[in-house]
Amino acid sequence: MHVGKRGAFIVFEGCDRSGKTTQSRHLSSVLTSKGVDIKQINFPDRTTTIGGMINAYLTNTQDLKDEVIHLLFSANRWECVDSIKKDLLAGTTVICDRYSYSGAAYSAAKGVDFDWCCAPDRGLLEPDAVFYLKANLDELTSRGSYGEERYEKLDFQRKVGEQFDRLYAQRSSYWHLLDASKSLQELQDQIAAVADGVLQQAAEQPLSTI
Ligand code: T5A
Ligand code: NA
Repeated sequence: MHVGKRGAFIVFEGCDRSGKTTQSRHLSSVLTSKGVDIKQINFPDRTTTIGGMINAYLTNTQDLKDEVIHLLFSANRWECVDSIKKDLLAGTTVICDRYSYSGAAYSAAKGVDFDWCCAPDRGLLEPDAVFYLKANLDELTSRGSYGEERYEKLDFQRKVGEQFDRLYAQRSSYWHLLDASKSLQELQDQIAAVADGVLQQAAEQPLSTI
């Protein structure tokens, strides 16, 4: 059995086009260059059977009831929980692009009951840190290819943002609020300044669940 320190579970959240993929990749490469063992993942994971159903829904080739797609997004995370846990316990830091909070925010923004939305993810691993890229929506719509997928509409993104704010208010101890309209460099610096402390703290703490 591995007796070393565990890795940190770091999540990026925010509205569409807020820069999650850009920043999570950058943090992965910064930490890798410092010798940290990193695995980068994202949700939805469109490579699994359930992920294929989610992809068909997001690209508007398949319609599903709000509750059904919600449960598929959650199931897609449950598919990965054992592998995330194994990596963390082996000392690998897992950097994750979207997680349970996207699940709750997008479905609650449609009007599905907030507590109902949170329930299927109970028991999944709790992140050590969430970087919340809070969007100035008017700016985000001008970013590349906005508008191609199901949820990429301004009114809807505004509602999603309100739900993310609600989640942030409940969990501000490990959520780090970032202004997504800042430059890439400013955001990278802000994230890097927090990341070392997150890794150190995670190493001293047991894994917990949502
Ligand atoms: N969803 C997801 C649910 O409804 N429930 C769930 O449980 C989950 C997990 C797909 C959809 O699924 C929904 C949410 C989504 O609508 P996705 O596959 O993560 O989710 O979506 P993607 O289309 O891959 O990614 P996003 O649209 O969310 O974009 P990102 O990753 O936030 O943004 P990024 O980094 O790709 O950047 C977008 C553009 O902006 C530029 C980049 O170069 C890029 O062109 N950019 C900046 N420009 C200026 N300044 C900055 N600071 C910039 N940062 C990035
Ligand atoms: Na992305």
